[in-house]
Order: sequence, then C-alpha cells, then structure tokens
Amino acid sequence: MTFRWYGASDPVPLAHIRQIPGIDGIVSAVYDVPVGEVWPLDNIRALKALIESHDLKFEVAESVPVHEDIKLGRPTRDRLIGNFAQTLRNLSQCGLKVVCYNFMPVFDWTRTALELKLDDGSTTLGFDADLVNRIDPEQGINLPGWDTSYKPEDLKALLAEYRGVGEDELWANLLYFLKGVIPAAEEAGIKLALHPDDPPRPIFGLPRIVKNVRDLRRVLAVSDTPANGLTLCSGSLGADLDNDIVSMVREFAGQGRIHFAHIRNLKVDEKGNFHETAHKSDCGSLDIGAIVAAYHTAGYDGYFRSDHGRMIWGETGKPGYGLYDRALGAVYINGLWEGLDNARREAER
Ligand code: DNO
Repeated sequence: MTFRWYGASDPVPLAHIRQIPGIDGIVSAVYDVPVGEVWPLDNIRALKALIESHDLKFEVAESVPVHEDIKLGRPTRDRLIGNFAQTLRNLSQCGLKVVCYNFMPVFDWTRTALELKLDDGSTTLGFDADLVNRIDPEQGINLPGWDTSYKPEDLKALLAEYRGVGEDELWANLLYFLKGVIPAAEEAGIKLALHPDDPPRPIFGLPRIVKNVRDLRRVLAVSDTPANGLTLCSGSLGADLDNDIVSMVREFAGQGRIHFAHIRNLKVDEKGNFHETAHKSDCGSLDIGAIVAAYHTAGYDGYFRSDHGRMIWGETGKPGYGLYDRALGAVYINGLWEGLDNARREAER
C-alpha cells in the first residue's frame, strides 16, 4: 500500500504519512525538471533519500510526464522519447520498479468543481458534463484550479496543433512512443503502467484513447511484456457506467499486466456527471469491495494506492490529495484485504 506525495511542497508531511497503519511506500515524482527533460540521478537519489529517511520505500514514480510533442507526433519526438527512456534507466538505477504515465492530450484529469459540498459537510471534486460541453476552449477555459501553466495564447496554439489529431493519429503516436520506450523499460527492469483517461471520454474536442476495455486490450497487445502494463484506476474508468471494473481487474490482473492499482469511489449518473466520494462501497456507485476482491482472487501482488479523497475534518490543502480521507481509504482497502486473506485461510482449513 502506497501513498501519493507531491514532494517537499506537499502540505502533507511524510512524517504523518508514516503514521498511517499499513502504508509502506511513497509514490512521487521529480517536479523541478521541465517536462521532456531527463530526470537526473541526483534528483531521484535526493527524493529517495528523503522518503527513506521516514522509513518509507520509493519504488513507484507517478508520473513521468509525456511531452506534448510526443502525443502530437512532432519531429522533436525522437529526442524526447530518448529522454524518457533515459529517465527510465535512471529510475531503475535508483531502485524504482514501476513508472506511471498517461497519454491524455493537453490536460490530465479534469473537474469543474474542486470544493463541491456534500451533505456530510465535507467537500469533494466534481465533474459537470453539461458545463464542460458548453465550454469553447478557443475562448479560454476557466475552471477552478485550472492548469494555469498554459497562457491563453499558448493554449490556443496547442489546441490548434491538435486539430489534425484524431483518435487514429493519437493512437499511432502512442504506438510510436511505446515502441521507443518498451525496449529501454525491459532492459532496465521497469514496469510501465499507463493510466487511463479521466474522465474516459473526449473533452474540449481532444481525442482520448485509453477509455475502456477495448482500448486497454489494444495497448497491452502492442507488446506482451510486463514492461508494457497498466495503472488501473477504478475512478477514472468508473466515470463511464459501461466500464465494468471488476471484470477488467479479473482480466488484466489475471494476466499480470496491472502494476499499479488506484482505488477510489465515485457517484456517477447516466449523463456522465460525477463526484468523488469516500472509498467505502456504499458511499458511491462503485463496488470497491468487489474490485478489491477481484485483485485478491487474481493473486495481485502489485502496488495499491487510495486515490482522490474528500476534504474532511477541516483540512485544507491540495484538492483530492489531503491526508485524512486518503488515509481512511488506505486503511479500508487494507481491511478488505485482511478479511479476504482470512476468508481464504478459513476456507482452506
Ligand atoms: C489524478 C492522477 C493522475 C495521474 C496521471 C498519471 O489524480 O491519478 O493525475 O497521476 O494521469 O500520469
């Protein structure tokens, strides 16, 4: 069981994470290197030393970002793919085992609310499908907590470049990227773990290609090696009610292709609106108990982490990434797992 930590600027201290029962690893990234450049050995070593000084392990990187030029298939991509491969080698040299990444154009996860008030007084992340559909990205995107790293004119230019890139082109660019990095990952003993799109549908006219079971199968079929695997995020895929997470876990964990499990619950409606809830099954639309049981039955021995928590008990901080609710989630998942271990032992008696 791991916990995501955003480095020295994260308001959640490592010392507090260390006190959550059952957590033994941190998932993090080198944040002070521009996207596309190699993560230097010294930076990785320093991060690892800091994490280990709190008696925690650092074996999973989330994420090594994929430069937009790679997703766009621009001529500069060969150098950038080479850099990504070198980052994998450096991470391996420092003892890392799994690298999470995504292939979403321009935007990583998207929400329309970061402080949606729930009946119990907590706040959570929310996605209003109509609101997103009404936004014309050409006019600028104004959502709470929006990635302000893009200036309006830069965003416009980037969106213009994507105009000729549909799902087929994006897929071809993912394929090219995978062919470039899988050999390095294999050699370095790194397991790549592609994170699905969040939400799992096109937004702002941008294509998305990691949305459902067919997409995941297609990615895995590129190369049948543990170096080419998945981060299975229950919440990202779960925002589409047609996605059956339990059967995905059975299939892909059964094949040993899930290297990293993100567990979170959501309340979803048919129109595609959703918000994050507490992890417990009856708090949201996903049967987290059944999902965790499917991992257990498949003999999953990869990494877990609880994902997006609500803000509870007056906590302030990074939306989705506070201490308390994610800690409750981690303890809940570990409790489910212990129960499953016990039930198996009882059945064998
Ligand atoms: C959201 C996270 C994602 C994830 C990236 C992986 O909270 O799960 O931001 O880290 O998509 O590259």
